[in-house]
Amino acid sequence: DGTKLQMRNIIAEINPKATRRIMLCAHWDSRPYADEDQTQTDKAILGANDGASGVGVLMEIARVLKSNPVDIGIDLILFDAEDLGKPEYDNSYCLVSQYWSANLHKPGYKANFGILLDMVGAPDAKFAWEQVSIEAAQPVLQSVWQTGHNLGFANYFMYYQKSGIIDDHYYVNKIAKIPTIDIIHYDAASRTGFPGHWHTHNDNMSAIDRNTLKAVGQTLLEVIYTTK
Ligand code: AHN
Ligand code: ZN
Repeated sequence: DGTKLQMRNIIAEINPKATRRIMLCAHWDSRPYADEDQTQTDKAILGANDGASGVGVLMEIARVLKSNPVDIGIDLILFDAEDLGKPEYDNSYCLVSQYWSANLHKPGYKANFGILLDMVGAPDAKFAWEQVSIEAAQPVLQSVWQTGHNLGFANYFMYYQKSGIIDDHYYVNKIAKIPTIDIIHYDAASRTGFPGHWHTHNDNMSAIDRNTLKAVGQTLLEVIYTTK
């Protein structure tokens, strides 16, 4: 809407010289309004799940990688200003992944594939095959889901298909052309397709279950340690 904002991505590179690379990302901002809530809709949500869950998984992955190093490169990218979007404005979600995709932090930056985490912490979360991910990076979806199943997390990694979502991976795919999937909570029974606490003040620690964080984190670590 023309408002100027100060925004910042947070980027960590592991093995910056390696040519084989995996890009892992999440958004670290939280929505400054609670437009899906009945009360206090002009107050920021905590975003324990919508934002922080993905950041938490990536921070734990960074900690594990420090004590169990890999040879391939890993980039952890935390995008700012993902969640300011308003339906009435095009491209108003994912502002700083749009910027990053067009102005990579290193000229010519490449990764073999990318994985976006968005709302990966709720009890009994279900992750579906989302259409943008299917079109851009089906082999990545296949191998992440297969890995999740092999580890016993079939209750989270579902094989149903879901319509496309404009999320950070959309711009990373379209602009930066890094094949990137979105692991995002899909609730087929809710009006929005997202969990009931989505964009409400209920997106607090009650929306977080360590078992879900573990399923996602363990699956990603397995993908990292088995990627040649
Ligand atoms: C849209 O609603 C267009 N995209 C969802 C992006 C999002 C918001 N992910 C978490 N919060
Ligand atoms: Zn959101």
